[in-house]
Amino acid sequence: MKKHLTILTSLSLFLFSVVSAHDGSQLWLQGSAPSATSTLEIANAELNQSWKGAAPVLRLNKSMKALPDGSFSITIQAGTPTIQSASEVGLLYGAYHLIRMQQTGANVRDTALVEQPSYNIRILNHWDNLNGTIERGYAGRSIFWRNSADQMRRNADGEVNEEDLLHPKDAPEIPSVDRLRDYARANASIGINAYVPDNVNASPKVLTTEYLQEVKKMADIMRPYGMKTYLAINFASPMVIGGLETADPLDKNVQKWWTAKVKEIYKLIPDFGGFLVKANSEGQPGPNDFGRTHAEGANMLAKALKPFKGIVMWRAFVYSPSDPDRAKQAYLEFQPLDGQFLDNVIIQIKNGPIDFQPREAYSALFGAMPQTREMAEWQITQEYLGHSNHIAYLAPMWTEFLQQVKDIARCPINNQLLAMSNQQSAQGSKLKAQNSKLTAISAVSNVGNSPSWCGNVMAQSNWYAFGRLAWNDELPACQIADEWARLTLFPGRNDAAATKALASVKGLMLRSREAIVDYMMPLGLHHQFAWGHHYGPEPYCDIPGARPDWMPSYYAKADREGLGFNRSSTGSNATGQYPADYARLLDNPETCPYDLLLWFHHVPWGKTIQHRCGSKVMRESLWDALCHHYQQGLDEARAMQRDWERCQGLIDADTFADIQRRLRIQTRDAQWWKDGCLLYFQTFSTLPFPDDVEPAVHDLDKLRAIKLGITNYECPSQELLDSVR
Ligand code: GCW
Repeated sequence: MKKHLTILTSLSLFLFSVVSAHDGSQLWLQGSAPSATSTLEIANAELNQSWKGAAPVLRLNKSMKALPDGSFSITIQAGTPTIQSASEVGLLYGAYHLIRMQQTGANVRDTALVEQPSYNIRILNHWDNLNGTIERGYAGRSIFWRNSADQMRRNADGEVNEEDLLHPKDAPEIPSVDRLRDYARANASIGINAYVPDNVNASPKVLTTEYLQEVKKMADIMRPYGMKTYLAINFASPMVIGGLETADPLDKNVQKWWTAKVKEIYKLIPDFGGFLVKANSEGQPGPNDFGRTHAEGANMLAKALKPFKGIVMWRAFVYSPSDPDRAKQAYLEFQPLDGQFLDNVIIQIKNGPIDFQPREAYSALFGAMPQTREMAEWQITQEYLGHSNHIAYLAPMWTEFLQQVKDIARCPINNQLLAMSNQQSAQGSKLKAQNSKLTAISAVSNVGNSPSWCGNVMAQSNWYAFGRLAWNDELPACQIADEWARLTLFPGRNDAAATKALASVKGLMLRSREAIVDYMMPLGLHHQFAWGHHYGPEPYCDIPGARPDWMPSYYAKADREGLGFNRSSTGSNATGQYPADYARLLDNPETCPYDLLLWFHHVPWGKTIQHRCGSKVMRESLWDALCHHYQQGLDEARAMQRDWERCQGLIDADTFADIQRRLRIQTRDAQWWKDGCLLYFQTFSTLPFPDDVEPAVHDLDKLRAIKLGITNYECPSQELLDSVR
């Protein structure tokens, strides 16, 4: 008996230590970040600490130079691996790949493979302000910039004073070197090779010598891990910090100022990547302020960067009301500029034409500028997906986008794209990495200084998924979920219990995105979010005097007749911006994909539509379909809870409790969304809920009155949410 007890105790101690050692702070990695300054030494150190088996051979092989930088091969013969690459960073990627293969249970006895990246630049954009706050960040404060929060003046709504944002009082201070090294390592382990540490709503201060010295320190930490440093810049910098009277890109003194500034940067950071620019968007300065085009603005910077091989990532997120439909504006402004951008300029385009909604049509700009380099921008941080309170695995959204863009590009009868492929190559491959071509993909990071890095452990999966897809955009979302969950939640475990729990976690992850679409904005609805902070529903939002396109009613267009934005040829004709065959498909409500129906059409409440809700294909009225989708979203949120409950005891206890708590919030939020939207739209449809849809538990007037009063830098606490509904 005593013997049994001892065995039992040591077994539970063992299990306890296995389960409790992984609280997520290590991300998907084991061991610690090597502090070596040589990339090769890091690769060796990583293999030493994590690879189990015969020592791998690392070999530089210049004959692989024809492949995109970072490509590598792995050959394993009788258990002995050889990693080859033309560059040290390729060997480092190979080392991480090999370790991942072993840790996820792949064949590591006899195998041969070659890996090459889908895009040359795989970059994270951090919307971190120099005072340490993070715009749309829900994971604490910046890991790059630090300033005492106490020094920030706040207004009555808790918002940080604009002046303090632009001119933080503290001297810049580089935060923890270890944290930055861990960050660099995490990125390298999934092939991310670049970062922008400052917000696209950029402070001119970042280009002062004082701040550049700090950026140099960051760059020095990142370099051995193959991470290149870029900066988001403010177009008016020559005026704000350079003392010039203009920032006109055609002005000689302005050009001189940028040339000198770029020289100064490269002196400090010889491998500096270049600039990311948000211009003439949401109040940011830009070339339009001086009567110049985006191309003239971008090219002026590109010329200054060219001698150093630097690039300009110029954002197409603009929506000055040149057309009554916001979804058309970026295309209208940028498409005519095709062919005018220098070859070290790449246009950074959000996946959809509005703004990182749970589901959008893809932006028609992709493929519409055959003479111009284009890159996609995704959003990892969950601005529109329940912040860090909701569990949302985003790889299904991104693979959906990649698929859409590629399918259109491959369509042989598509005139516009055929013409394009004659000039260059089809757009799908144009976005892709080729050794000498400028190709890139970016995402807005969700990283902050919270212990879990991303606000909660599950949110790390989206950082991981971005890296894996940027490296290989053919990877299926389910494979990435499998890898991530094994590495992060069940490292070293392949017993039956862990395998079952793993299946539950994957189930939860893979249903999460569609669940969110269903309980927030099904059938192509979009932007029904609360004003400003974008947490929770506010289809009823009404701010006197506000820009119409900042209000949900502009997008839903609910009236007595029906619901949805008519973007067909009888409406704004946004469909006309797409390649001809696809445009025809979208233009007809009978052939428009049901999940984009209300994006492109204003549909009568009683019109019969065919749609898929969960696993069922249904034919019913728009109103009934809408009700069923909101119900489906709520049911799925509950199912996600059940998936998670099955993991109790098999996942680190704190992680389990934290996600359990968030899923409870998420389910209550799903109810809030369902009630808020359906009760509000019901005031127009005046139709009852179908029998199999649960009646509302909230009162519309009470929901209308909810004002969370949070800033754009925070996720509402459970207490706050409990206090308002
Ligand atoms: O998604 C919107 C956000 C802004 C953001 C902007 C952008 C950085 O609401 O906070 O600003 O897009 O992408 O520039």
